[in-house]
Order: sequence, then C-alpha cells, then structure tokens
Amino acid sequence: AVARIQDIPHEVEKAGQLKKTKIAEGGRKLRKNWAMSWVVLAGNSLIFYKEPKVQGPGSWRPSGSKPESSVDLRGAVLDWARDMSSRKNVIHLRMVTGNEFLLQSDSDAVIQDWYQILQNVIEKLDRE
Ligand code: I3S
Repeated sequence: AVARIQDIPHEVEKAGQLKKTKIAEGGRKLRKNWAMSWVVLAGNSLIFYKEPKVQGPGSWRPSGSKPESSVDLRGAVLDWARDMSSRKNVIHLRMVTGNEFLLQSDSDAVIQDWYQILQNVIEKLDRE
C-alpha cells in the first residue's frame, strides 16, 4: 500500500498565522479572547502555537516550543461564522468534544485556503 501524506505522523499540510479565539469548552460558551496564533495542520490535528515556527518553502520545522493546544479534526463541523462575529473572514470550527473555535484572517485568499483544506481533511476523515 502506498502511504498517503495524511498518514505520516506530524506531516505538515499547512501552517500559518491566524487570529483565533475559543468560544466554547465542552459545549459551554466562553468569552471571546482574540489572539494571533500560529496554526499548523498535521494529519488529523490542528495545532495551535503562540509563536511562529521556522518555515521554509513547503516545509515547517518546530523550534522547540510546545503547542498551546491541539484539536482532533475527526468529526468536526466547519462553517462560516456569519453571525458570530463583527469581523470578516471568520471560520467556525466545532469539535466532537464540544470545543468551538473561531479563526480569522483579514486576507480573503488566506482564509479561503484554510477553509478549503480544513473542509478536505474533515471530509476525508468522515469517509474513513
Ligand atoms: O460576540 P461578542 O461578545 O460581540 O464578541 C466581542 C467581545 O468578545 C469583545 O470583548 P469584550 O468581552 O471585552 O466585550 C471583543 O473585543 C470583540 O472582539 C468581540 O467581537 P468580534 O466581533 O471581534 O468577534
């Protein structure tokens, strides 16, 4: 069998800076606290760092700092957060754990890229 890129642990599919806030923990609503986050998509996981990592062309290397948090995308629900923020370009992610996040970029292209790749990963996991 051919190993797919998604099967390789810690294979980074995408990484970049997004504004992030957690809005629910286990289904319980939280007060928003928007902050810049370095977001890494690797396999089934979305990993959040406070500081940017070293990024080269098509690659990403951890610089030693521990992730702030990470979430499992299996069973997650993705949509546009139309009525959940005054900001534009806001993605709403709800995890199976009942944790919910908003991710935002001022760049239309950046947020569209993230939406597409997250949708692809979640759909792939749904088919497994
Ligand atoms: O959904 P909300 O309550 O309108 O979200 C805003 C608040 O969290 C606000 O902080 P305060 O809790 O101090 O009011 C934030 O500064 C805003 O950024 C939040 O709204 P946006 O529209 O930026 O998601």
